[in-house]
Amino acid sequence: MSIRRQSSTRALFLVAVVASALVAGGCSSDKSTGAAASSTAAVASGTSATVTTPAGPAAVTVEVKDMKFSPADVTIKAGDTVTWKFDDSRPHDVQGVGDTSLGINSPIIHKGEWSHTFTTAGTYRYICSLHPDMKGTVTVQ
Ligand SMILES: [Cu+2]
Repeated sequence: MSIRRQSSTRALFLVAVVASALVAGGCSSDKSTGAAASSTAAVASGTSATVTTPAGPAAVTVEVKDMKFSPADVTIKAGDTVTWKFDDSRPHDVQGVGDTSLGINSPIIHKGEWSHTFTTAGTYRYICSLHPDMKGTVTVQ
């Protein structure tokens, strides 16, 4: 008698496990539907971003060579990045001159690159602090 009662209890337990598994299955399929919906939304917003990015930020390169910046004067748009490419027999740097150019300070570089992104319109003057005759300007529109 007691054995039979035990087995029927076990059967009930199994039914409960299967039922909960089905509920869990239904639950997870709901979740995946939700994920699919949100990824569709992400794709849609990505598409609209692509449409509005034809004029992305530009990159301008200034060569630091033969004791000069070339081109010495560059004009960019706000948000653009200027990269100075150092390739000379002597090391140089890029150091801002005047209030508007505060924060433009590269390390002294012999060979390599240094970049600065200009976010605010204005005229930024700079020199090489080791050779103050080396001058340049970045005009940000
Ligand atoms: Cu220099």
